[in-house]
Amino acid sequence: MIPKTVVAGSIHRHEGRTVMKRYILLVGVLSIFLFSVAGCTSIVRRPEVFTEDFEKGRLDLSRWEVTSDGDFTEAIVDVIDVAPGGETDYRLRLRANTVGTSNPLKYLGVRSMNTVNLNTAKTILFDLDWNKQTNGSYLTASFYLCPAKSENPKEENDWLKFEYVGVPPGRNVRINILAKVDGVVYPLHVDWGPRDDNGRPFGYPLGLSSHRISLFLDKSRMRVVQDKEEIFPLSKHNLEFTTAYIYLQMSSGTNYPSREIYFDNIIVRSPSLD
Ligand SMILES: [Ca+2]
Repeated sequence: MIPKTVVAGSIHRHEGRTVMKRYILLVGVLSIFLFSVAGCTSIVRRPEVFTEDFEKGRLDLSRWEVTSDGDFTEAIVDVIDVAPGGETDYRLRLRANTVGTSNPLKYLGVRSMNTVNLNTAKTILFDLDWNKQTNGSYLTASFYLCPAKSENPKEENDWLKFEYVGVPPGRNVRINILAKVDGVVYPLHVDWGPRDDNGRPFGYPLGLSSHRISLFLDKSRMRVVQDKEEIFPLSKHNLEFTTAYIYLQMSSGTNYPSREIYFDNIIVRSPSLD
């Protein structure tokens, strides 16, 4: 702002020192005011309290901790570039091979090191890529909010979960939004997709691209949007916790060859702009 003051002062250089001092004072006060307004505006426009795009090309262990539950022939949690050619598109990869293992279900993922404060409204966004599954049987891709530190949030007493569940034997999915409150699971939204001629639900084809999931949460209500389509209208969630870790997790049944899913572009915003 110093150059502005000098320029403004030069315009009035014939009006006397008193006028000049008042003018400089006025410009100074206006400058402070404008800086304050600009500062407030930037806070409103940039309300993200947490972002993760994995573009460092590696899993940042100061932000994420690997979690696993069960036995694996191969278990990989890392960040890889999935873009073809010379471009880059780094994502979190969860990969499991369970051929020859014993536990019926295995869980693999990451937990955020910091918690999300749900005392004030938040919008949480993430990209979920089901990937090119040829057989999604006993495969899930899950986003959890859970107040407890755990190797497997599913075993904890309280959580909220958004989940794709593979429909055998293809690559379609069911969509589950479940809440667990004091040890009891409540289905908030369970969609097994359209039914075939025999009345069996065959799930939704996800295509080959990532899907953008948006969760709006305040202390009592939640709204979920998938790819700009509202799949859970603003309704009560009955959750009792007010801080939670973010978990990104896959699970697999036993005796499946390597399968992998991807997460990317996690954003936590406060307040919501959606
Ligand atoms: Ca990325």
